[in-house]
Amino acid sequence: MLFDWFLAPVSTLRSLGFARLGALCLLAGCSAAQPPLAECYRCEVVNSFPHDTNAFTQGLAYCDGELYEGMGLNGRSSIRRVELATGTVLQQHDLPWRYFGEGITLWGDKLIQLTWTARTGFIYDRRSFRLLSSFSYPTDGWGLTHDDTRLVMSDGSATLYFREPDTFAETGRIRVTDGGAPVSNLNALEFIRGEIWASVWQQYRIARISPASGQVLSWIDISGLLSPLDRLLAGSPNGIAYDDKTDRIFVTGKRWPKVFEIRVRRDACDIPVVRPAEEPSRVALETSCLADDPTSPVITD
Ligand SMILES: [Ca+2]
Repeated sequence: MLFDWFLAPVSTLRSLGFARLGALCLLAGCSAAQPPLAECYRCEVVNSFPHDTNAFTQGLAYCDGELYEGMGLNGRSSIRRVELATGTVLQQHDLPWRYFGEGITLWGDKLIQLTWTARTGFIYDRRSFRLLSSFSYPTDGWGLTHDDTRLVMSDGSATLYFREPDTFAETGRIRVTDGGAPVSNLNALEFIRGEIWASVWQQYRIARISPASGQVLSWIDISGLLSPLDRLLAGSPNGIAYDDKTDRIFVTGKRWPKVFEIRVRRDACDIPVVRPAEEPSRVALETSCLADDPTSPVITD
């Protein structure tokens, strides 16, 4: 059918009018039909706080002077309550070895945590960290946040899923795009001022996403937060938290030495080309942890 359109004589195409020509242009991928790429903005550091450089951060949330942090890696996954000002770990709950902890969010008195490939999430009492229940979902689990009524979840693709907070049933989804192209590897999430903010795995930038359309509204360059040395030692940015009472935004990452409070500047810049140090693949990380697991079977051949 499409082939026939291309073979139609010019006179026939003229007779089709602008609307059909426009549709043809869309089908042919004309750049004029695509929305423009979102602009990128720098950020400045308002404040910084200590962060455990052994923390393989996978999720971050803030409430009342304390950070809640979800940790990854098999055998080392946990949820933590951390004093923002000092980085002191006030409380910790470890996950069984087989779970690789991922994104977390606070929902009322509960803390909800995803796991990477186990397709299992956990619901805890936020104060005691007592496990209340678990739930399942059909994809990877990467990032998690919420608006007033819904949970928002990422799975490493360009899709964000909306879920009912109590049953975890999917209530909708959006495909995140920039300039019409999908933005994959969406990772840590935070709902900020009516937008979904998402870090992108192995990139030093945060997408500000329209919850209605999925379109990237703008990018935030966070490549300047770490020194060149820290960039060699640390991993991907992976943790965004918002204090809605005082309008503060916190960003950290895997093995980052600090949690940064940032403010977006008004001057646009180029998309950052500096990338986090090459991380071992997640499979490799899991394999390396296998050796540390006292309960793992011994392979003799
Ligand atoms: Ca978050």
